Amino acid sequence: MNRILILFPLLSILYGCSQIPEPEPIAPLPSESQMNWHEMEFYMFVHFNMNTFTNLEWGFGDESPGLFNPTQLDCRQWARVASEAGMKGIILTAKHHDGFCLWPSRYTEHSVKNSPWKNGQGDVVRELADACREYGLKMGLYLSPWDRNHADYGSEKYITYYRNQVKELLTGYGEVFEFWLDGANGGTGYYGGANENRLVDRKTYYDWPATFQLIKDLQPDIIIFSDAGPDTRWVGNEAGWAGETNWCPLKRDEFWPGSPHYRQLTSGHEDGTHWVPTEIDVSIRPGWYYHPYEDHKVHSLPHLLDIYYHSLGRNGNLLLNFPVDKRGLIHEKDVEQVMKLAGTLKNDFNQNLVFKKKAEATNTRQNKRKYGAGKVLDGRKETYWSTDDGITSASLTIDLEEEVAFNRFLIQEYIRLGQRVKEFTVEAFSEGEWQEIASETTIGYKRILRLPTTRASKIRLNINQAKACLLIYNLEVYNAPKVLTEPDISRDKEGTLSLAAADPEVNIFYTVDGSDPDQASTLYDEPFAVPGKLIVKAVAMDEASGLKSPVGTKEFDMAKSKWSVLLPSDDSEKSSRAIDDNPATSWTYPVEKFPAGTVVDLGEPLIINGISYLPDQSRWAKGIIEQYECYVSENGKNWGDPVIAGEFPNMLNSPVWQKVSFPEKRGRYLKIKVLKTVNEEKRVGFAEIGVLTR
Ligand code: FUL
Repeated sequence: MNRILILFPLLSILYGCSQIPEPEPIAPLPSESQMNWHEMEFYMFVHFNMNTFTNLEWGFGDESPGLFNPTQLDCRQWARVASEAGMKGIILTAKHHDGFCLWPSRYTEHSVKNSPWKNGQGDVVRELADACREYGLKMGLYLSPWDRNHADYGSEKYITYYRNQVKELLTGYGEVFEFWLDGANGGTGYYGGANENRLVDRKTYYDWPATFQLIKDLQPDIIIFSDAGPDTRWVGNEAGWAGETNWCPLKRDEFWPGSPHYRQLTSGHEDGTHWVPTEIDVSIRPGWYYHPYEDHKVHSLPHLLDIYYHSLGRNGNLLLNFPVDKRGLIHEKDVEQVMKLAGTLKNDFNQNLVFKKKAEATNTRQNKRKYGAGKVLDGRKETYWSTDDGITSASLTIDLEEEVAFNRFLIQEYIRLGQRVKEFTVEAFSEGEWQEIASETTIGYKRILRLPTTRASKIRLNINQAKACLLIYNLEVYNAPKVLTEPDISRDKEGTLSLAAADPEVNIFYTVDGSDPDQASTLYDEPFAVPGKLIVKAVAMDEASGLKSPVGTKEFDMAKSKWSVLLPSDDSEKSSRAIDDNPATSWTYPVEKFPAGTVVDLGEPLIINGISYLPDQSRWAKGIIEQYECYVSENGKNWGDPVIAGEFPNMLNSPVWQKVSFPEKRGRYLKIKVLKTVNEEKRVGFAEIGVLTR
């Protein structure tokens, strides 16, 4: 055959290919540094400096450097924990609002150089930089713009000071991956002894564009965090969640650090002008700084999993804070919890059930070899499925070959060319039928859905709306094991008992006779009444795997259905919170209002042999009782001598349940007279008051 005849079709195919347009980017787009930052996904925040030693969250600025003296500071321990938990970096509060510097800054005396730690020769930033290098982590730094120590704060001179510190930090310690600027700015402070209130115009005072430029000049690849970016933005809350709809694009020029419309940051803007993705900062305990009184409040595994899936699973990076303690170490309880989180995540994402399976799409851009549906399952970052230009809705079906169970769906857009998807659904094919199992909005860098466990032989992704043609680069499906933590056991004032498991798909078995529960015990179905004294033990079980949780145990005395608070008598609605058997609610009142004490009517005579007390459990707990007297009376008039008087131990640091016993006494009325509260506070507070009976 004529050579030309053979070559013609070949050449025309090749020519045709080169004519197929590549997908057009749709602005705004991430920079290369932002792409690297996206891939960091999960890293550690460390709040540690003067507040650690003063037990505060915000120091005034007049603290003596002499107070800073960690006994066992070990940044390598922080780095080890970060690395073992799968985090990629550590951001440290080099300077918080009180102005104390963790490095020996040339520009102030208010730093480690005047502390007893290492005789003033220490440098925490240096130690962290070394530890990060050793563990292959990146280091970031927090330099609070607000400085309650500095005499010049509020004037032009302070801006020079601030920028000098930027220079010190960004030239002296190697690569810094992120510079962290919080939004709190201006207010009362020490200010070099002025002790006054200083307000600044948060928008203009720092000349942010020039300050950001300085930062970038010193480290061009750095990511700057603030409410408004420019590179990554705050998510608008400190509770650990991003919006289900979450756009990386943001109308950035409408924001600045501390700007008032911060709620919009939770979801970004579909028509945003700049690429400013969310970073979700949240602490593993209620406080950012270490307080011994929060040792019992380190977040539970289910709470940490919620944080993970609601941040990283919603197109944001997770910055999980660890309040390093006075020793200079991450507390054992925090280490234990983050390791539980890491272990669970490892199992959740253990085996990708759709890796390299067959996929078909209702639309694929010409040049199927490059843009075919299978590209979402090939595990490669640089390949993606794309639809034709103008095609903004399409479906992609994955053939699993056989029925499999799954409950996690992970999807990623090829964001180098912009974030596009506005609406998508997921369907599962089982027993000849398609069933919708999720209906969602945005995807972005990464979206992870936790779904009810579903069996299917095919999975279909339907993208229903997007800003431009679709570019999906990764899709993974997993069957995460059940979360098996101790069931929550609670009983209300009326005596109705409820059990709850962290995972809705497990069974709970329980006993009320003190024996250990197992599969042969009673299966929990719904709340039921048990108003008497009892001990409840419960276990969560996954019947498929046979695995079970540790046993949860809770002891209850008589239900408080007949109880009322008689004194102080003016606000029964509020005072009833002290006897509602709900530890999360509390009641406080000023001591002077009723110095004689709190009187509770138990509704009927009981043989009492002790009391229980839970202090206010809110973050800023009020009126924690330290010294008390307790009386029991038949008629509420003749009280006689106290049945017990004493001190609840270590209440400042450990405000947990207290139980004290005394010789049995019959009575219907209980009086608690408060002799002293923690820090001599002029309020008395209760989350719960209870009695122990025979
Ligand atoms: C806030 C600060 O005021 C808190 O103390 C903490 O540092 C948090 C991460 O940022 O703006």
